[in-house]
Amino acid sequence: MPSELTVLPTQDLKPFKGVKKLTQEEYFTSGHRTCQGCESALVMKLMAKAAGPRTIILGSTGCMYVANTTYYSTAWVVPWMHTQLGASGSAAVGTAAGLKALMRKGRLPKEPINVIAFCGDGGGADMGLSSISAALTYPEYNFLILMYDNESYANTDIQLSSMTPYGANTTFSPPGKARRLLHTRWKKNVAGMLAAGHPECRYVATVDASYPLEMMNRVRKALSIGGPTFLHSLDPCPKGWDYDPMFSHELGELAVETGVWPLFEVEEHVLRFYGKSKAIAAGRKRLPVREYLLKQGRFAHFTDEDIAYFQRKIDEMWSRWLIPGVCAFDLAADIKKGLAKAEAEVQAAV
Ligand SMILES: Cc1ncc(C[n+]2csc(CCOP(=O)(O)OP(=O)(O)O)c2C)c(N)n1
Ligand code: SF4
Ligand SMILES: [Mg+2]
Repeated sequence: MPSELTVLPTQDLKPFKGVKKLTQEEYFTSGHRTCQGCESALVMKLMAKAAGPRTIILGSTGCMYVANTTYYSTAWVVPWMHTQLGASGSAAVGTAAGLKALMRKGRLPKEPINVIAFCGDGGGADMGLSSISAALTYPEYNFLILMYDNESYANTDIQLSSMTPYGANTTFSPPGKARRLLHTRWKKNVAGMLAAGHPECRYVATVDASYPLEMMNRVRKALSIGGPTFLHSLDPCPKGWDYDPMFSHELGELAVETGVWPLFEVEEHVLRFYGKSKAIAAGRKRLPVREYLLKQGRFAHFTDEDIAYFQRKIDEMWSRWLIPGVCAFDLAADIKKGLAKAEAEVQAAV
């Protein structure tokens, strides 16, 4: 990094060693109006708890704005600011830059303050992708962008986003007689895309609040490592996914155990799977996707053929991608041959 681009120190947030070692304090508490069983609200609670009191949180429009700050009530205990739907990236850079300038001018005491900007999948993967991408090119500012992905524009009544899974029933894709599946596009791989394309970004990970300790420790790592960082969380949404709220936790687990949602982190450009995805990458059997899909009303219209197609796509992701669940490329046959030849030569020389 050029010497004129000074970087402020970050907080050194060591991983929580177990649930018994968690702090008691909460920074996202009562007073919100999310649906019963809303996993995104849990993500907010865990994210704030992991970050601690010296934190500023910025949130783009969506359920986690509207339901958390209604009619002069709020669940946030730490300073919080709303930002426009596609602006989480710009808000993160602006806030981190503002803090840095105020500290340089002596108008704020010098101390590491966490900056977290969150967005939904509509705000992050669709509308705000360019602002997040731009934000991840600023190594001189410390902040985390967390995209909570409930797989729809939930706040405006479950319209489909580019993160809605193949075939799902949303208010924009109701199954009908003429066309049973109105939504036939495959979901984007945002964490993989951002990790691959932003060399200045030192930490990108996928998370799942059904594994709360692992999730909180990824938040702590992202905030401690410095520079711009990104987390993508998959959040079961009882209203949009159409299931009994008591199954949120189970669905979060099934997403991982079926291999639909791989848990990985890219730290300093080194990729690791973690949790159950680590075992899957090492050969553990995945549960059939049927067990995940048929627990949700949004897939109730699926035929066996639809489920088989979904399963095939997940199988391909684990068996044919260059890095399962992360990098959708395969290598051309001549490159594979060349690499195998080079490897054989190295082995022969050893
Ligand atoms: C520029 C803009 N377009 C449309 C809206 C209306 N709107 C408010 S919340 C929302 C849904 C956002 O979806 P997402 O980011 O996935 O968050 P979720 O509601 O699912 O939590 C929309 C479309 C808006 N606020 N601003
Ligand atoms: S619609 Fe979904 S994301 Fe929004 S508050 Fe309800 S459960 Fe949470
Ligand atoms: Mg959403």
